Amino acid sequence: MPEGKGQGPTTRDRRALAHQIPSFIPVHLDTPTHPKSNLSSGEAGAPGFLRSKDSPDYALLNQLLYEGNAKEVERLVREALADGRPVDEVLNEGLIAGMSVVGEDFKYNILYVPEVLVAARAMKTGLAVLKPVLVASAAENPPRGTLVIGTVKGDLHDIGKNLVCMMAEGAGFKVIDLGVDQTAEQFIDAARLHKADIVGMSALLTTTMPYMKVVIDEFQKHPDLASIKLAVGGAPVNRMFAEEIGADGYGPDAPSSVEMFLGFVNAA
Ligand code: B12
Repeated sequence: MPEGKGQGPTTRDRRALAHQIPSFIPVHLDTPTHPKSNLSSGEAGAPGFLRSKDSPDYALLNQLLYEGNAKEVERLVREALADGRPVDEVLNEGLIAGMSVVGEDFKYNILYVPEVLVAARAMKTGLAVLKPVLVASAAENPPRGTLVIGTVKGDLHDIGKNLVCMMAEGAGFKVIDLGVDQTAEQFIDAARLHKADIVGMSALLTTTMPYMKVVIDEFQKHPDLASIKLAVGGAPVNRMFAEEIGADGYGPDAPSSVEMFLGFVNAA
């Protein structure tokens, strides 16, 4: 990538700005900017770059996530929560927005797997800070139902699925997270063992999406599993695909997925 194209601020730029603008908080002066970053946060005057103390610097958080700086991501997420920022704001503007830039740059070969892996680790570190807040209300209520969830066979992506787990737990569901690379048999065994009300499947690859239909077809062969609602999600999945493969529901993001789950158990 040509030098300077679409890059964030250099450390030097930030130092210069810190001297010029008194309200600028230089929390990141020692953070090297990722050489490839396509984030626009560095444009002087762009929203998000120059922030007052009342407003977290989400552009910086995006940048740090992009760079895979887990330690700083963790610190800024903690700071934002300590400053009283709403957890969904920190999640969406701070973490998910950063990861979506990683996704775009991955798509166009600006980033490669090792860098995405490091960014994913930073994302997970940030999510771990949010988790206690996201699941806080769970202990106060009786379980609303049991969700068995996993990423389907051949697929190792789990960030989105983990987020759905956290929010479902926060909404009062007992969540059994099977992890990644799960076969139809594993979903079925876990559904029986844990008496699932809902089984959720996640897929992030167009090559693993079709396996969701395999799982659904397998469930449909067993009358004792007929009452279980089968939900699907993941970036390449959409409502039309969900309907085509016979899923009971599709969730584009964690909050709407949890609403869907609540709809399932309330209707039962
Ligand atoms: C991080 C990442 C990785 C990390 C995964 C780390 C991890 N632990 O998850 C690593 C580096 C390991 C990786 C590997 C690969 N990846 Co990848 N990866 C991504 C990336 C950048 C972000 C995914 C992510 O975490 N998004 C953030 C979360 C919050 O969003 P989400 O997953 O969509 O989840 C939300 C919703 O979808 C929904 N949801 C999710 N699951 C579920 C489940 C249910 C039941 C419900 C209701 C809702 C729901 O709610 C979630 C929360 O809001 C995406 C880009 C993208 N745009 O998605 C590429 C992407 C998915 N990867 C891609 C590719 C190609 C690969 C590799 C094949 C690369 C390679 N050459 O090896 C491998 C495949 C490995 C494998 N076998 O799985 C492609 C897929 C293209 C395609 N057409 O299939 C993408 C789209 C990048 C791209 N644009 O090219 N990847």
